[in-house]
Amino acid sequence: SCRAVIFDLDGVLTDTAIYHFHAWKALADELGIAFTEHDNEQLKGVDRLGSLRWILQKGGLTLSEAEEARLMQQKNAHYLELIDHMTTADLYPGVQQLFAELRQSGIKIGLASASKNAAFVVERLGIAAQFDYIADANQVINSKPDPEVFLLAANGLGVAPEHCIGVEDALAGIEAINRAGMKAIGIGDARVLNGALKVYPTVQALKLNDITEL
Ligand code: G16
Ligand code: MG
Repeated sequence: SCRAVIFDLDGVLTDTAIYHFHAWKALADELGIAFTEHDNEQLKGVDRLGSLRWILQKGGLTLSEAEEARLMQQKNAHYLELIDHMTTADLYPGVQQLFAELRQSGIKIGLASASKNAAFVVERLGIAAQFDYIADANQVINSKPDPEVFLLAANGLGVAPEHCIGVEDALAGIEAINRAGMKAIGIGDARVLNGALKVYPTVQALKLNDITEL
Protein backbone atom coordinates (compact mmCIF):
# COMPACT_ATOMS: atom_id res chain seq x y z
CA SER A 1 0.00 0.00 0.00
CA CYS A 2 1.05 3.59 -0.60
CA ARG A 3 2.85 5.28 2.30
CA ALA A 4 4.41 8.22 0.43
CA VAL A 5 3.90 10.23 -2.74
CA ILE A 6 6.99 11.84 -4.26
CA PHE A 7 6.28 14.74 -6.59
CA ASP A 8 8.36 16.23 -9.36
CA LEU A 9 8.30 20.05 -9.25
CA ASP A 10 8.51 21.71 -12.66
CA GLY A 11 5.52 20.73 -14.77
CA VAL A 12 3.70 18.91 -11.96
CA LEU A 13 3.21 21.48 -9.18
CA THR A 14 3.90 24.64 -11.22
CA ASP A 15 4.83 25.78 -14.70
CA THR A 16 8.45 26.88 -14.60
CA ALA A 17 9.05 25.40 -18.07
CA ILE A 18 8.05 28.71 -19.63
CA TYR A 19 10.74 30.55 -17.60
CA HIS A 20 13.37 27.94 -18.40
CA PHE A 21 12.38 28.39 -22.05
CA HIS A 22 12.75 32.18 -22.01
CA ALA A 23 16.15 31.97 -20.34
CA TRP A 24 17.50 29.27 -22.67
CA LYS A 25 16.04 31.04 -25.70
CA ALA A 26 17.86 34.28 -24.82
CA LEU A 27 21.11 32.36 -24.50
CA ALA A 28 20.55 30.43 -27.74
CA ASP A 29 19.79 33.69 -29.58
CA GLU A 30 23.07 35.10 -28.36
CA LEU A 31 24.90 32.01 -29.62
CA GLY A 32 23.07 32.13 -32.96
CA ILE A 33 21.32 28.80 -32.33
CA ALA A 34 17.64 28.35 -33.21
CA PHE A 35 15.63 27.24 -30.16
CA THR A 36 11.87 26.72 -30.15
CA GLU A 37 9.21 25.77 -27.59
CA HIS A 38 9.10 22.41 -29.30
CA ASP A 39 12.83 22.01 -28.57
CA ASN A 40 12.14 22.98 -24.96
CA GLU A 41 9.93 19.89 -24.59
CA GLN A 42 13.07 17.78 -24.89
CA LEU A 43 14.60 19.55 -21.91
CA LYS A 44 11.86 18.86 -19.37
CA GLY A 45 13.35 17.04 -16.40
CA VAL A 46 16.84 17.33 -17.90
CA ASP A 47 19.41 18.96 -15.60
CA ARG A 48 21.17 22.26 -16.33
CA LEU A 49 24.35 20.91 -17.93
CA GLY A 50 22.41 18.33 -19.94
CA SER A 51 20.11 21.08 -21.22
CA LEU A 52 23.00 23.37 -22.22
CA ARG A 53 24.77 20.55 -24.04
CA TRP A 54 21.56 19.66 -25.90
CA ILE A 55 21.32 23.25 -27.19
CA LEU A 56 25.04 23.47 -28.04
CA GLN A 57 24.80 20.20 -29.95
CA LYS A 58 21.84 21.53 -31.91
CA GLY A 59 24.06 24.43 -32.98
CA GLY A 60 27.01 22.15 -33.70
CA LEU A 61 29.08 23.77 -30.94
CA THR A 62 31.50 22.09 -28.57
CA LEU A 63 32.81 24.35 -25.79
CA SER A 64 35.28 24.03 -22.93
CA GLU A 65 34.04 23.21 -19.44
CA ALA A 66 34.89 26.75 -18.34
CA GLU A 67 32.82 28.20 -21.15
CA GLU A 68 29.95 25.83 -20.34
CA ALA A 69 30.09 26.92 -16.71
CA ARG A 70 29.94 30.58 -17.71
CA LEU A 71 26.91 30.02 -19.96
CA MET A 72 25.08 28.01 -17.28
CA GLN A 73 25.73 30.79 -14.79
CA GLN A 74 24.38 33.36 -17.27
CA LYS A 75 21.25 31.32 -18.00
CA ASN A 76 20.60 30.71 -14.31
CA ALA A 77 20.97 34.40 -13.40
CA HIS A 78 18.35 35.22 -16.03
CA TYR A 79 16.11 32.36 -14.86
CA LEU A 80 16.34 33.57 -11.24
CA GLU A 81 15.27 37.05 -12.36
CA LEU A 82 12.24 35.54 -14.08
CA ILE A 83 11.14 33.29 -11.19
CA ASP A 84 11.60 36.11 -8.71
CA HIS A 85 8.10 37.19 -9.79
CA MET A 86 6.54 33.85 -8.80
CA THR A 87 3.92 33.82 -6.04
CA THR A 88 1.45 31.38 -4.47
CA ALA A 89 -0.79 32.12 -7.48
CA ASP A 90 1.65 30.12 -9.61
CA LEU A 91 0.84 26.90 -7.76
CA TYR A 92 -1.23 24.65 -10.02
CA PRO A 93 -4.90 24.28 -9.02
CA GLY A 94 -5.68 21.20 -6.95
CA VAL A 95 -2.26 20.87 -5.32
CA GLN A 96 -3.28 22.28 -1.92
CA GLN A 97 -6.32 20.02 -1.73
CA LEU A 98 -4.41 16.89 -2.75
CA PHE A 99 -1.68 17.64 -0.21
CA ALA A 100 -4.29 18.14 2.53
CA GLU A 101 -5.96 14.81 1.67
CA LEU A 102 -2.65 12.96 1.63
CA ARG A 103 -1.75 14.40 5.00
CA GLN A 104 -5.14 13.42 6.47
CA SER A 105 -4.59 9.87 5.21
CA GLY A 106 -1.17 9.68 6.85
CA ILE A 107 0.60 9.51 3.49
CA LYS A 108 3.93 11.33 3.44
CA ILE A 109 4.76 13.98 0.84
CA GLY A 110 8.17 14.20 -0.84
CA LEU A 111 9.78 16.22 -3.62
CA ALA A 112 12.25 14.92 -6.22
CA SER A 113 13.39 17.70 -8.53
CA ALA A 114 16.14 17.96 -11.14
CA SER A 115 16.34 21.68 -10.35
CA LYS A 116 18.96 23.33 -8.16
CA ASN A 117 16.42 26.10 -7.59
CA ALA A 118 13.73 23.76 -6.19
CA ALA A 119 13.89 25.07 -2.60
CA PHE A 120 13.48 28.66 -3.79
CA VAL A 121 10.52 27.77 -6.03
CA VAL A 122 8.59 25.81 -3.37
CA GLU A 123 9.20 28.68 -0.96
CA ARG A 124 7.68 31.09 -3.48
CA LEU A 125 4.74 28.75 -4.06
CA GLY A 126 4.08 28.74 -0.31
CA ILE A 127 4.28 24.95 0.05
CA ALA A 128 7.78 24.47 1.47
CA ALA A 129 6.51 23.47 4.92
CA GLN A 130 4.21 20.80 3.50
CA PHE A 131 6.99 18.46 2.39
CA ASP A 132 8.22 15.77 4.72
CA TYR A 133 11.40 15.66 2.63
CA ILE A 134 12.84 17.58 -0.32
CA ALA A 135 15.42 16.00 -2.64
CA ASP A 136 16.84 18.17 -5.41
CA ALA A 137 19.71 18.49 -7.87
CA ASN A 138 22.06 19.90 -5.22
CA GLN A 139 22.17 16.51 -3.49
CA VAL A 140 22.53 14.08 -6.38
CA ILE A 141 25.25 13.11 -8.83
CA ASN A 142 23.17 11.31 -11.46
CA SER A 143 20.19 13.09 -13.00
CA LYS A 144 16.93 11.59 -14.25
CA PRO A 145 16.40 9.02 -15.83
CA ASP A 146 18.76 7.76 -13.11
CA PRO A 147 16.64 6.85 -10.05
CA GLU A 148 19.00 8.58 -7.57
CA VAL A 149 16.86 11.64 -6.71
CA PHE A 150 13.74 9.49 -6.12
CA LEU A 151 15.68 6.99 -3.99
CA LEU A 152 17.14 9.85 -1.98
CA ALA A 153 13.63 11.20 -1.38
CA ALA A 154 12.31 7.78 -0.27
CA ASN A 155 15.26 7.38 2.06
CA GLY A 156 14.70 10.84 3.52
CA LEU A 157 11.04 10.00 4.06
CA GLY A 158 11.93 6.69 5.67
CA VAL A 159 9.64 4.77 3.29
CA ALA A 160 10.68 1.77 1.18
CA PRO A 161 10.53 2.47 -2.59
CA GLU A 162 7.83 -0.21 -3.13
CA HIS A 163 5.55 1.82 -0.86
CA CYS A 164 6.15 5.05 -2.80
CA ILE A 165 4.32 6.53 -5.78
CA GLY A 166 6.19 9.00 -7.99
CA VAL A 167 4.41 11.73 -9.97
CA GLU A 168 6.16 13.11 -13.09
CA ASP A 169 5.49 15.12 -16.26
CA ALA A 170 8.68 14.10 -18.09
CA LEU A 171 9.52 10.80 -19.76
CA ALA A 172 12.96 10.78 -18.13
CA GLY A 173 11.23 11.19 -14.77
CA ILE A 174 8.84 8.27 -15.35
CA GLU A 175 11.84 6.10 -16.20
CA ALA A 176 13.60 7.26 -13.02
CA ILE A 177 10.55 6.32 -10.90
CA ASN A 178 10.32 2.87 -12.46
CA ARG A 179 14.04 2.26 -12.04
CA ALA A 180 13.67 3.26 -8.38
CA GLY A 181 11.14 0.42 -7.94
CA MET A 182 8.24 2.80 -7.33
CA LYS A 183 4.87 3.11 -9.03
CA ALA A 184 4.72 5.88 -11.64
CA ILE A 185 1.89 8.33 -12.27
CA GLY A 186 2.22 10.64 -15.27
CA ILE A 187 0.89 14.18 -15.60
CA GLY A 188 0.41 15.18 -19.23
CA ASP A 189 -0.09 13.23 -22.45
CA ALA A 190 -0.62 9.45 -22.13
CA ARG A 191 0.81 8.92 -25.63
CA VAL A 192 4.09 10.51 -24.53
CA LEU A 193 4.46 9.21 -20.97
CA ASN A 194 5.22 5.55 -21.69
CA GLY A 195 5.85 3.50 -18.59
CA ALA A 196 3.40 5.32 -16.33
CA LEU A 197 0.70 3.10 -14.74
CA LYS A 198 -1.82 5.94 -15.05
CA VAL A 199 -1.67 9.35 -16.75
CA TYR A 200 -3.77 12.40 -15.82
CA PRO A 201 -3.91 15.63 -17.83
CA THR A 202 -3.22 17.80 -14.77
CA VAL A 203 -2.46 17.27 -11.09
CA GLN A 204 -5.97 18.58 -10.37
CA ALA A 205 -7.41 15.49 -12.09
CA LEU A 206 -5.40 13.22 -9.76
CA LYS A 207 -7.50 12.28 -6.73
CA LEU A 208 -6.67 10.63 -3.40
CA ASN A 209 -8.62 7.52 -4.49
CA ASP A 210 -6.41 7.11 -7.56
CA ILE A 211 -3.42 7.00 -5.23
CA THR A 212 -4.80 4.65 -2.60
CA GLU A 213 -6.16 2.28 -5.28
CA LEU A 214 -3.01 2.12 -7.42
C1 G16 B 1 13.62 20.92 -13.85
C2 G16 B 1 13.17 21.23 -15.29
C3 G16 B 1 14.28 21.21 -16.30
C4 G16 B 1 15.49 22.00 -15.80
C5 G16 B 1 15.97 21.34 -14.51
C6 G16 B 1 17.20 22.02 -13.93
O1 G16 B 1 13.40 19.62 -13.46
O2 G16 B 1 12.16 20.37 -15.72
O3 G16 B 1 13.82 21.76 -17.51
O4 G16 B 1 16.53 22.04 -16.76
O5 G16 B 1 14.94 21.33 -13.54
O6 G16 B 1 16.84 23.27 -13.40
P1 G16 B 1 17.86 24.31 -12.73
O7 G16 B 1 18.62 24.96 -13.83
O8 G16 B 1 16.94 25.23 -11.99
O9 G16 B 1 18.77 23.53 -11.80
P2 G16 B 1 12.15 18.96 -12.60
O10 G16 B 1 12.74 17.62 -12.24
O11 G16 B 1 11.82 19.78 -11.36
O12 G16 B 1 11.02 18.89 -13.58
MG1 MG C 1 9.14 18.03 -14.42
